[in-house]
Amino acid sequence: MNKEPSIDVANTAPPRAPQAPGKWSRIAMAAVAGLAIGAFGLAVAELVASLSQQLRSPVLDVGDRIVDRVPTPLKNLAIDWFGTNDKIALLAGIGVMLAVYAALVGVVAFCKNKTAGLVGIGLFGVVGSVAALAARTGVDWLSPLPSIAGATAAGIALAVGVDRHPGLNQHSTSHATDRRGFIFGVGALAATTAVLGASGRWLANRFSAAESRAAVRFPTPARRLAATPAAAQAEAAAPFFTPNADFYRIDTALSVPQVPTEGWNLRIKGMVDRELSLSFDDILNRDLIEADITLTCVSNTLGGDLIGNARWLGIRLDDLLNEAGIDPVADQIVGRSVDGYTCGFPVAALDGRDALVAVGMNGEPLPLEHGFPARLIVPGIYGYASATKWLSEIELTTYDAFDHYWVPRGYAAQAPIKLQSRIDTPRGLDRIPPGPFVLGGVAWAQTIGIDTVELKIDEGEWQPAELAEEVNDTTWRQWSMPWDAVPGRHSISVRATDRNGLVQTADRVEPLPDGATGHHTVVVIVEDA
Ligand SMILES: Nc1nc2c(c(=O)[nH]1)N[C@H]1C(S)=C(S)[C@@H](COP(=O)(O)O)O[C@H]1N2
Ligand SMILES: [Mo]
Repeated sequence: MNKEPSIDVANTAPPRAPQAPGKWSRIAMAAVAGLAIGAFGLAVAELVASLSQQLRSPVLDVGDRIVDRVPTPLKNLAIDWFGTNDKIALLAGIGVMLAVYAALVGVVAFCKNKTAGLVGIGLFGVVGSVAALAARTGVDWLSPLPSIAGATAAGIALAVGVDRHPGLNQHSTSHATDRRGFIFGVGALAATTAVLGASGRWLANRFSAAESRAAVRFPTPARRLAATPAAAQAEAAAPFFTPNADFYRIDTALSVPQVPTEGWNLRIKGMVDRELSLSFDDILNRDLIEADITLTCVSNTLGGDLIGNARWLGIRLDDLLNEAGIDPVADQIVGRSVDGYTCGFPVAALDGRDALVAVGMNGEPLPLEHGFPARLIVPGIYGYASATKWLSEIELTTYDAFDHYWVPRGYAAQAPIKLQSRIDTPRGLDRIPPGPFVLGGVAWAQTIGIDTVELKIDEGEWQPAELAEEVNDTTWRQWSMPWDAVPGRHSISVRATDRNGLVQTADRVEPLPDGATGHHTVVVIVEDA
């Protein structure tokens, strides 16, 4: 009789069924599957969105609706916290929320109830579709297509996944699951997602305006400016011209509008004698002028950097509108962007100042983020009310008839830039050695000009700073002051007086609704010798 060969029980594990994963490991697998399916759905949506320039990514659509509806104080908080990175912060926030949502849908679908998971995905599709249909411009019945396609693809992937891995369900009897198959499935889905995502990127690239921008050649301007005198630059102040790459960017556009010159035109309409329509070449064929103008954002806080100075190239807005013939009843000029954004400023601002339809910035075509192919630049009026980027229309209207973008959001309809000044050196809480030191900064009173800049150190008297040469009354004026720094902690404040004799107020007000006031003050630590 053959006996089973004896085996050493201590050394050999008993034969086992494929091991059932524990509860937390099943939930983790379901969450990972949810993430992979969510990413897959998004990639499909992005790919469909890249098929036509009329379609947009659901993520951007949802982001845009948040941007348009977020209460103004919250928006200001975001600018305070993240500065010009507010868009990246918003998109990152949406990304995190989407990831959490997708993981949750995965857990619900795989561990509890497939139908509930599918409903979760459907909800996602509905939110995306509604966001697309609520867009500022370019809405048609195809707008929800990317969301619908993405949700459908994700729904199918979810249904297939759940059917293949019933063992992840909490009610399943066996809990056996094919881990190899699961890992393979998630991997294959992730690889497909990467390919779809890359294809979407590649397809969307053909809408880029970068090539069109690179092809722009400006004719010689009718009015050229001489090189700026070196004496306009004060020691220890910001560069007189802000390089384009460092120029602040503020707008509501989560993705930079891509507007090639080919096919673009600018309409002048509304309360005018005759409507005009200009192509990009029509603009270049008019008299181009150069103008040095300092642009300022209403959201700039004391000492902030939402201000920049550039040499702009463009055509005179007053000439253009006079050609169209302004109805004497019109009191507001509205600049509308291809993305639906609007600015509005008084007809009365056409008082001879160099208000421009600008096409060039510091010797280049407008950078894409700064409004290529054309934008408005109006000296003396905050950017939100004047400086429409990616300009498509100029409409003559009245303040009674139309509120521009930021007005229902709490900002003033009319917004002349307020007299302000800033200390650039030292920065707040800098530590500097004792001895001779040069304080420097900028002051601005666009269209009026700066008369004096004064500094107050600790409890001392206001003392005049040295002013750099004035270039014109539409740019900032730079200043500097030698200082003998003695050890200790010192507070330095700056104030300017404009050419009308107005002294910059010490009263601190917030940017909302029409620009900050108050003195910029820095505290500096002068080290012991
Ligand atoms: N189309 C469009 N134009 C816009 C805006 C915008 O959100 N969309 N923001 C305005 C605001 S608030 C400012 S301060 C200036 C900033 O111009 P910049 O980004 O070139 O510095 O653009 C203005 N033009
Ligand atoms: Mo702004």
